[in-house]
Amino acid sequence: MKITDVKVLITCPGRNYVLLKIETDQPGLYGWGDATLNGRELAVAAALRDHIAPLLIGRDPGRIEDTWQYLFRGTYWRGGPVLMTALAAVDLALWDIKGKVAGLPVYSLLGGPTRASAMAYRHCDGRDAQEIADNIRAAQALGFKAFRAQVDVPSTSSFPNTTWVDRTTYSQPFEDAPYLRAIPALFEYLRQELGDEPLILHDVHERLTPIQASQLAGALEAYHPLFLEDPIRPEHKESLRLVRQNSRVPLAMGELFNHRWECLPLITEQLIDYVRVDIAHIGGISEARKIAVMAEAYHIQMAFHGPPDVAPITHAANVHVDMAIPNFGVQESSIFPVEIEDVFTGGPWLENGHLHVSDAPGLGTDVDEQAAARYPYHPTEYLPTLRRADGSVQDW
Ligand code: KDG
Ligand code: MG
Repeated sequence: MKITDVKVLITCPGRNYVLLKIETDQPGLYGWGDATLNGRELAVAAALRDHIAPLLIGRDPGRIEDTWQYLFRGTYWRGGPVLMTALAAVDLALWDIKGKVAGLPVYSLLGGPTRASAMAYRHCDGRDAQEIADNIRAAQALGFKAFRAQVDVPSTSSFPNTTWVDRTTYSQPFEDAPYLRAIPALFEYLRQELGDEPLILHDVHERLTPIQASQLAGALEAYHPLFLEDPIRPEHKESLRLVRQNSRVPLAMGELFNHRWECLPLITEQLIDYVRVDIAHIGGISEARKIAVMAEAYHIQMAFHGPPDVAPITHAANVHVDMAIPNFGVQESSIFPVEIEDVFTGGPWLENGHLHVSDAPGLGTDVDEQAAARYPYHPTEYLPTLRRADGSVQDW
């Protein structure tokens, strides 16, 4: 069997998505991959169209590992979010084809299910603690057991809207001192209101210094969060040692990582408890599975990144891997724009707080290309920017 065509599709059904379709010489046999890198979509599309697609024509789609090694090592330039997102798209499309050839869902090819579904957490963000508690109660009524709590932090800063400086959809002020007071107060309120049972996590979004992250983790210990995500910047992974020394709060990291070697020290030193890599940015199912195996050896669980800025194809890949690995922790779930249903079919679905995939061959997702064409790329969809009170840039 041979790859005969590789198409890149850019569509914006409420959000920008870059999709990859790999076609074969078998009539009707193709695979879909997700090449979406939020805010940098066209860079990945160009890498695929101009540099990677020509290398795939004529190759055997069944040689997933060899194609992965060829694109990662064989082409010399490797790593980074753009190339690894492109590689992930190829990898997902090839797993989709392999499943269709075998007549089996991808989780079956990965060793078969170790569980019936993947426990999901729901974003329950709010303007204040009361709104978050209400959102958690509403999610509990739907069957969710795990929740992400993000609160708007009143800032003393009056730095004006910075859209005149930054080409972003919006920008907000951020100050660390009110943030460090607000998050423990939020958890105290949530535990008082909701009791000990709900699994509640918080995402720091890399905003703190190591010592601040240590203080926050220590202050949250009494409220036993499920985990504290991205407490520090990914460039300073070793500083997680300091956070570890100062608290027993489980830590999670990985959505900004692009290959297994970035995870390795955090795994071997047991500096995190959940690996949060994004299957769409880490090189696909093949790489995610290898990371899961390394993590398993150190009693570390997987909690794959699942934001709405990656396509339902990646969300399906998340659940296929979650279903197969023994060290699954929890799966981030997202609410998508309604238009998404015009373009994608067969993605994972939620039932009683758990994500399910069908036993359709491959990843089980399909794309209506005509519908996708009705939603053209939206060039102003950038991530927001945070700035300090003095106007300086802060991590988002
Ligand atoms: O593109 C960036 C988003 O995917 C990210 O901000 C979402 O941190 C995130 C999360 O945990 O879902
Ligand atoms: Mg995150």
